[in-house]
Amino acid sequence: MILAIDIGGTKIAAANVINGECQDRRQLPMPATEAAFLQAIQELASDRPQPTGVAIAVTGYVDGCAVRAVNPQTIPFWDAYPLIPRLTQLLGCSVVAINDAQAAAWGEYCLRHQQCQDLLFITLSTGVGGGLVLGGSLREGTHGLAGHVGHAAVDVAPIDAPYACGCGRMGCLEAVASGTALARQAGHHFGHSLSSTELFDMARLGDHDALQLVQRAARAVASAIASSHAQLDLELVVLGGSVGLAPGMLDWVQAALAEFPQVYQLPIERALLGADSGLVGAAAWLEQKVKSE
Ligand code: ADP
Ligand code: BMX
Ligand code: ZN
Repeated sequence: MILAIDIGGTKIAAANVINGECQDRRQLPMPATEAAFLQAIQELASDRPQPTGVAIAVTGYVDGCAVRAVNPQTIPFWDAYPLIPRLTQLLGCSVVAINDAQAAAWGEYCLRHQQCQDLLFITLSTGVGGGLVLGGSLREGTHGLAGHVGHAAVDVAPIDAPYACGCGRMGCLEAVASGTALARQAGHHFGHSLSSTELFDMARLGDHDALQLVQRAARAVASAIASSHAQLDLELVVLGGSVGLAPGMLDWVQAALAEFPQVYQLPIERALLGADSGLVGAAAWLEQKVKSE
């Protein structure tokens, strides 16, 4: 049994993963301080059978023993945070970590490896993450940064432009299409605070302006998909994260991509593992790592 933990900008999930299935899945909000974070991990990991290993899927890129933020606004104490030594000490067990979207890409790939070798997973969540499987191999990159499609520039500006992404660039997909960006733009447009969930509810109920906002985000996602496809010649894109899984989003992204020239067309599917792609993927990645050692 592998204990898998998925640490995102909004929530931490943990589960015992056995043969690709999550058991005893628990979830807590991601706290803003290190002390509260370690307490949350302790709580999520307690009262479980002794795992053979701990696999962490984490927001940010994993460079050696530390996790680094591309967007330091995601979590206050996260940039160059020594995640692996801290959790090894806390859990008393060997710990490995990988970027959350890379883990999810691997989880979704493992379910499709007979049909597909080149896949891009995109999570639309607190931020926008990405993971690449090319030629059947998960690409982590030299610094753990591979696949960060949320920080690719797109030709759709946020409605409150000019707005710099938390990574410091102008024009990033994450600044238009993440849950954080949708809530920010909704607040700007409607003049009061609105969550991404509320915005989607309004869009589905037929509110014209809410629909325009989420469709604008979907166009930005399609633009990033077309650029990735032009560079990598992909077979499939898989969409996940709470915003990516929100009813309507996949259809809007598919419809936006259908407006592009033929050369940019490729299938986009919903994550088969839903909110568990990162957990199952991190566990599968650890199992593969152990086998190849
Ligand atoms: P994390 O980023 O921690 O992995 P999620 O994938 O749940 O977590 O993404 C969190 C973001 O998704 C938040 O911005 C939240 O407001 C938004 N969100 C959560 N549920 C929904 C929903 N049903 N519809 C639209 N947005 C949602
Ligand atoms: C950000 C970046 C990515 C991550 C993505 C989605 C940080 C801390 N995170 O672009 O590494 O994959 O968000 O992560 O720079 P989530 O927080 O939305 O789950
Ligand atoms: Zn950025």
